[in-house]
Amino acid sequence: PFLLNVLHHKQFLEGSITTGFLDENPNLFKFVPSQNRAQKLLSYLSEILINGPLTPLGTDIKPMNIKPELPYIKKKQIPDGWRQVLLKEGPEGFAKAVRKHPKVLIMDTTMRDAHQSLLATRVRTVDLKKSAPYVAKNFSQFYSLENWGGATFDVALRFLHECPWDRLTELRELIPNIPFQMLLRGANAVGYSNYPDNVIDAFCQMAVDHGMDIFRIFDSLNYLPNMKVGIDAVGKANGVISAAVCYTGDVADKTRTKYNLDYYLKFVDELVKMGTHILSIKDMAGLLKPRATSMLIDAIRQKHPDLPIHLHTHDTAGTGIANYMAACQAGVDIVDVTVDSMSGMTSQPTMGGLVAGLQNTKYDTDIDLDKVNEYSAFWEQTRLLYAPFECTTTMKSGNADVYKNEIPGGQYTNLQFQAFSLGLGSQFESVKRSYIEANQLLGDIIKVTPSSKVVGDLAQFMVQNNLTAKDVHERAEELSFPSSVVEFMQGQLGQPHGGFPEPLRTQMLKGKKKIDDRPGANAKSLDFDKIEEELKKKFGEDVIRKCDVMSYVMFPKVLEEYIDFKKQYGPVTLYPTRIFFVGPNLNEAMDVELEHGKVLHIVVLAISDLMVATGEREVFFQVNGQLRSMKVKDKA
Ligand code: 3PY
Ligand code: ZN
Repeated sequence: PFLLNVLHHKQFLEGSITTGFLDENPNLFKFVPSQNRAQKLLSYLSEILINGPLTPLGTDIKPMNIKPELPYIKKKQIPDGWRQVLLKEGPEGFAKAVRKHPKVLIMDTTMRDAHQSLLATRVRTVDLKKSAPYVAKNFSQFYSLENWGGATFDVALRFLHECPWDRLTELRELIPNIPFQMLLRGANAVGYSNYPDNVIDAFCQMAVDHGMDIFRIFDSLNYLPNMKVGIDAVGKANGVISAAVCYTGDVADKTRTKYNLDYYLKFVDELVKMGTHILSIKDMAGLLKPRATSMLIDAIRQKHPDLPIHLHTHDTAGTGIANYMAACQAGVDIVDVTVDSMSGMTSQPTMGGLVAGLQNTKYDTDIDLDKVNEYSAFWEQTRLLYAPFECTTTMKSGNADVYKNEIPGGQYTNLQFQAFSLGLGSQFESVKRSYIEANQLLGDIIKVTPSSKVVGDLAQFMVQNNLTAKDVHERAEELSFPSSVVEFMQGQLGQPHGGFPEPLRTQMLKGKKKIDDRPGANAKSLDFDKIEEELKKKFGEDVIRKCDVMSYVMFPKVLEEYIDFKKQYGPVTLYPTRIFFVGPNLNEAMDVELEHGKVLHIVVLAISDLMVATGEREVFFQVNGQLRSMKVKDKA
């Protein structure tokens, strides 16, 4: 193997070997660990080739065989950006500078919300990293890049077999100049339930230590005590606090009184009192319309002239850019867009559309449209690698019915996909109708993770059991509701604006305990050291890092499975995306760089017939010129 390592070394192939070659390349001698890793990586491929994908695919549509590329960027070509302002001035000075900036700033959501909304959150770190240097060089004017949090944490570990903390570290390395932004679900951090306060504190500190800058903090019921937990945690970690108002209803419609302008203004006042540096308006379902946007931004701007306002929307109905134009005129500071080829429908409005639309106005973003187009071409191709998860398999267009059903972006695609994959297109129409009824039954609540799941679960329960709202009212005491619904009614997510609906709450709970204050208020602090010790005992001293302990605290079972998987199959994050999902074609060659200068050149040569005695097949590989084979049980 030593000889082969040398023979395949780039310098050898180029004929540029010099006398110091062996001293300069000590890793050519490191056979054992890399052989071990190589063996594991081959077993991953063998398993896929014989028994199919090891991560569930949304559909049987194949990733395209395509290798998207962007121009090569040298580190020294990367200019300073808003992150240097933040590092120099701190969160408060940064917020002041943002507010003073005379033009409109943008956040790019391509690396988080866009793929959460369109591709089931499946975009892998390798592809993010491919675009990172280009973004750092060409988009140094960005206010921020949203690249972490929300569902990405869970999905990375659970389905992509990669560590979200590594993703953050690696992107930070490549993008030193643009602030990173994450979505923090208040007292739920990046999970779906409440954690003790010391967990939220430690989580935010760890995120900052791994390179996170700005935290958009929200609570799915706009419940202030939950918000405070997140706000305080980010403050202690010296992150930028961007507390969010989750938007629902329609402030321009005088007949809708529950979530009116007055409600939002009072909520904003409280967030300002709690010390938010930036105010986020989070229109997670895309319910804003131009008139409502003007009214909302204008009212907040009048009342808080110095507060930077950051607007987030989804383009579900197709009014996104129109809303942003209205927001600019009303004095917004920052708006959320995503690169064109990842935009529209349940994702964010288009970056190119906004950039072009604001050219030659006083709000001009100063971003080069040609660069946006080049970045977009990269994602247009990269998206084809994720074809099995494409929302466009079922979703073909924008849809203004969202103004009626108020389903948030990511959930809208999920529910549609679920209904269609049961072969029941009409079921989606029923689910949307029931979603409206379920929301009313629950008291017309704010709907975003995790409260949106409560409404969605109740809606699906109603469809499956053929129940109308009237049936639910009449039979509440006998029906066994989904656990998320019961927990919501107990008060486990917090207190909804306007209180719980009675007598339905009492009837649904059937004597179960009601919580009438902050659900996590009395939770016992977690002992991280003890958990670390237990995990190390179970998986090994050198396997468990501090960040794994935090991942475990968020998602215990998922983290354990992630560690087991890594032990069995090695660093599968190194595989290109198509190979990772569906494996290579026969005779297809691929390079996997284990570490700098240590490349595995792999070709799948053949797969044997079934060996009847053992129920196995043998897969033959050529790895750096050597023949290898591996037997795998055929589960078919
Ligand atoms: C999330 O919580 O993941 C969201 O994207 C909410 O909009
Ligand atoms: Zn969103």
